[in-house]
Amino acid sequence: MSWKATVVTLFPDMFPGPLGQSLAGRALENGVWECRTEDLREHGLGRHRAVDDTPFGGGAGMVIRPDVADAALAATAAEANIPCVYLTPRGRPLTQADVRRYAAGPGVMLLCGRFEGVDERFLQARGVEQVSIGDYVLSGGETAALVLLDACVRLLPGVMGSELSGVEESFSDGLLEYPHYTRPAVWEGHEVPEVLLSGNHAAIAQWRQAKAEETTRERRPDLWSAWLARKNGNRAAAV
Ligand code: 6GU
Repeated sequence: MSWKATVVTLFPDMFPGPLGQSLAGRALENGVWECRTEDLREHGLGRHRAVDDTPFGGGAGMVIRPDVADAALAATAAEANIPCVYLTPRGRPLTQADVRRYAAGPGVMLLCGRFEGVDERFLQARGVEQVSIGDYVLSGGETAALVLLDACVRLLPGVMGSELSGVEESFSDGLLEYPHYTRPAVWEGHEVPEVLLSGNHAAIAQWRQAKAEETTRERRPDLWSAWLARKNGNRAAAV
C-alpha cells in the first residue's frame, strides 16, 4: 500500500510539481507514494464558484468558507485516521518529529490556504493541525505543502539510496551537521582540514562532533540551548 498525499488547493497543477523529479519522482513512478489533488474551486458556490467571503469584523482580504472547505475535504474520502494539516504562517513550526510521524502513517491530507485564511470553525471542528514552515510569508500554502511532502517522501522505505544517509544528518541528534570536503585536497590555495586526511577515524569523529557543536552554537542558539539542556538532563538522570 502506497503512502498517500491528498492536497486540497485552488492550484492543483502545482502538484506534484518539483516532486515529480529526482528521488521523489522515481518513488512516485514506482508507486511508493501517490499524490492526489482536490480542486477547492469545484466546491465553490454559485455561478462564480466562490470559495471565500469577507471577514466578519471587517478588515482586509477574504476568508475561505467553512462549508466550501468541508465539501472539498469530504470529496477526498480521506481515511478517517489520516492527519489533516492546514499550511499557514499562523501554525506551529513544522519539525522533523512531525515529518517522521507523518511519514510513518498511511499518508497526509494537506489544505493549502490562499487569501487571509480559512474559517477557524472548520479547522477546529475537523481537528485540522495548523503548521508553518518558517518565519516568512509565502503567497499561499502550496509551496509549503511541497516542502512538507518532500520531507516526508524522502523518509519512505526505499526512497533514499542509502538508508543510513536518511538518519545520520542534521537534526537527528539535535545538532546541525559538520562541514563536508572532497577533492581536490587543495583548491585555490585552501586546504582540507588535515585530520580528515589522517585516516584516524576516532580523531575524525571527534573533530566532526566538535564542528557540529560549534556550528550549532553560532548559527542556531535555540537548538544549542535545547541540546545542552538535553545533555545535562541525561547526565543528571544518570547520577
Ligand atoms: Cl505554511 N503558508 C504561507 N502562506 N506562508 C508561510 C507558511 C505557510 N509557512 C511560512 N510562511
